Amino acid sequence: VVSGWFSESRLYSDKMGKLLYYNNPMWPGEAHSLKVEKILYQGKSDYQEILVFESSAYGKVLALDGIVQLTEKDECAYQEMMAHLPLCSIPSPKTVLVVGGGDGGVLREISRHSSVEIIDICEIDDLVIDVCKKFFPDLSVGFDDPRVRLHVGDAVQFLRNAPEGMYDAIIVDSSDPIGPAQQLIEKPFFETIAKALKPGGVLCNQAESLWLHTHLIQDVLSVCRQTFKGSVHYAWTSVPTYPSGVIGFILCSTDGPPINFLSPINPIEKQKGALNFRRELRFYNSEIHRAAFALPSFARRELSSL
Ligand code: AAT
Repeated sequence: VVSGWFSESRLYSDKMGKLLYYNNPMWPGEAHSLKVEKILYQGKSDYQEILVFESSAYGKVLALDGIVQLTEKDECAYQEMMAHLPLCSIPSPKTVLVVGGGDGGVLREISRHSSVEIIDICEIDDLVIDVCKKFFPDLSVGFDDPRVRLHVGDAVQFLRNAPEGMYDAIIVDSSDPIGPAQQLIEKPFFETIAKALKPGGVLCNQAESLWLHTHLIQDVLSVCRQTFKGSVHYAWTSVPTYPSGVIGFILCSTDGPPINFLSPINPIEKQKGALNFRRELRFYNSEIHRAAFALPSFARRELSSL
């Protein structure tokens, strides 16, 4: 944070001690900035640097290793889509696993679904959880649900040991693939996910930006098409504080009863109490669910021909 602005780039000092920026390699040549009102927390865990600040435009912000993970103003556009795209696509989800997501926001959204009986979460960094409990109670409220079982550890290891056919849905709310989330986009990880899912079970995976990461998305999509024998689709949403202002999800289903992600079979509007459970839905509805799968022409060409 320099001269009152946080920027999604990093600072380093050269040999003379002069401060310089380098761009994050995931978005070279650009760096979104937010004006800082007050720094609320700065710390280092075993895995990453954690920063919480009050911004003047987006409320409180959580950044890990200098990358925005969420802001109070637009987190709904990410967490609601990430949870409800998969859970509204299957008839009656009962067992759900969240990978990452230590802020609790995705848990909060899953708990709207009254059919769900078990919500496992595997987050690598317990300091993220503690910091979010202190500064983001509207998200960490997700941990208060009695159906939640917290596992602190590396999700790669957790999924290797997960019982076969355990979950109806797995939601990978992971950071960008630099640092602890590196292995979460590799084939062996997806193979353990496919195994841990029931037949007809679904995966929703954080899948970066159409504008910035076409090649990365192509690679992950092709791994998913090899690994998941049901359907594989790309959906996206608008999150102003993520790089390029959009972020996508890869949705996959295993062999079994066919899943049509494009049209929610388990619409949120028909579930008793779901729209207002703990707080009102701000972003997701069935119409935006269907719209999320519509791709711009360039993306349709680049992502579908694999
Ligand atoms: N809902 C907030 C958005 C996130 S959080 C990503 C979480 O994944 C972090 O809390 C991080 O500690 C956790 N994580 C990273 N690697 C692992 C791992 N190997 N096992 C378990 N948890 C992990 C994502 C924001 C996306 C930003 C887009 N630019």
